[in-house]
Amino acid sequence: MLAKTSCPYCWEEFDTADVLWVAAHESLTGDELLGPDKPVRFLPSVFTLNGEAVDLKGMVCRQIACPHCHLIIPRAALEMVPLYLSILGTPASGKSYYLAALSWQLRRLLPTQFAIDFSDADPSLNITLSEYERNLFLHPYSDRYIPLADLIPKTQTAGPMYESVNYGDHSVRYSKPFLFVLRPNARHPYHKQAEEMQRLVCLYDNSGEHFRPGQDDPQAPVTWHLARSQSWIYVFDPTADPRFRSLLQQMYHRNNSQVDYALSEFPERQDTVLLEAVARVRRLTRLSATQALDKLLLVVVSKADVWFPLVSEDQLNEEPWNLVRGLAGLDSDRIVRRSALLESLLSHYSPEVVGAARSNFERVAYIAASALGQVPKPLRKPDGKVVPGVKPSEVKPWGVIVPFLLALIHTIPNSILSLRRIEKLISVPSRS
Ligand SMILES: Nc1nc2c(ncn2[C@@H]2O[C@H](COP(=O)(O)OP(=O)(O)OP(=O)(O)O)[C@@H](O)[C@H]2O)c(=O)[nH]1
Ligand SMILES: [Mg+2]
Ligand SMILES: [Zn+2]
Repeated sequence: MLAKTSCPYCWEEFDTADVLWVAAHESLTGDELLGPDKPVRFLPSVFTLNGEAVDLKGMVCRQIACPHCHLIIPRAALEMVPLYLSILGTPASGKSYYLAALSWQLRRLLPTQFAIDFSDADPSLNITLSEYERNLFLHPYSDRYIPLADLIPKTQTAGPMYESVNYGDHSVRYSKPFLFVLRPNARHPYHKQAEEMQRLVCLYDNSGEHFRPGQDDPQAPVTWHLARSQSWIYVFDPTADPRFRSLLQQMYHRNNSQVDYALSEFPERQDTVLLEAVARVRRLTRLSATQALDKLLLVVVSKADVWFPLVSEDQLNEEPWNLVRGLAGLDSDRIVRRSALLESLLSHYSPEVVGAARSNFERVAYIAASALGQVPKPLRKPDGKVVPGVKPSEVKPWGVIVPFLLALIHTIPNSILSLRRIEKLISVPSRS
């Protein structure tokens, strides 16, 4: 049990001894914050031998709730240090696609290749994300071309992805978190320290509108995880950048193909959301305007399937790790080299983004990622409009977990190892 933790809805810190329990007996309803039909939240005095609270009617309770917002949190929240990871970017920059590809890949690759178990902390909280994953990777008609906008819809700013709490004179809307348990497994070289290394990973799928200047609302503090997160994933979409767009049109034109249908429908300036996020955190944490944020900024350059031929020095679609006796070691040299290549590409065409990153963060890495793994195909809709689409069976993301691995290295020492260290650690004894 931790002594202190924080709530993945309202991000308030609390002593774990103060956690509330949710009454189990059906007659015990009426919560002051959540309404008359919700079960009572209470501070118990009677427990079972297993440490579960007993409510006033003698029923054993199973669920716990945050003492501040009263929303139900998983038990893992009391045992594992939370690891918040914020994903930000303009509307349609590719955040939800990225998140879906990320969690799908993490579930598959972390346990098998990196010896780190990764699973839902509470499947009922992760339903929306699981649906995204199902649509992209386990679609019932996976051999048909489907418009991308039908597979993962635009993220809404209100609705089932939020929870409302009524504090008497005002109500506040929180984003539902996606929660995962992360823990090194028996094959991990530092398995003995699994207890200290385990984390409750908290991710959020905000809509791009939430990050716009002027949209920060204390009644809906849906982006305030930004202040808690030690790493930010800032999704930058070159296909929404006017300068990259003309470059891409020229490149595709030279190859006698066309790309317009695959470019973002909403070209716009993208540095403003990063600057706005920085300003919000400065306000929330009272950090002066000149101090750099003590966070790792991971600039994910999204939709790389469309633009990666612009970088000819490196095969960006090859994952930067290798397996040594079944265990993945990161090719850090390659990650650093690629980051420098992308930084110089962006400095050339979108210098304000590189400027915003450099002037506010001490540590910045640039990573190319494609949630689809291939350029989508043009599909003609009944109304004549041409939209991008894919066969779900052909979706093969690349680059997506690299930012997450870097965030792990940044927060949990020894969790992800470089090739050099892996080779040393698990070298065959007879050879050494
Ligand atoms: N080529 C390509 N297009 C992508 C990729 N990911 C997303 N897109 C396109 O970008 C569109 C928007 O992606 P979303 O993930 O919904 O964008 P978002 O950032 O979540 O947008 P909001 O929810 O509005 O904030 C999709 O409908 C696709 O057309 C990718 O990896 N490659
Ligand atoms: Mg979205
Ligand atoms: Zn709370």
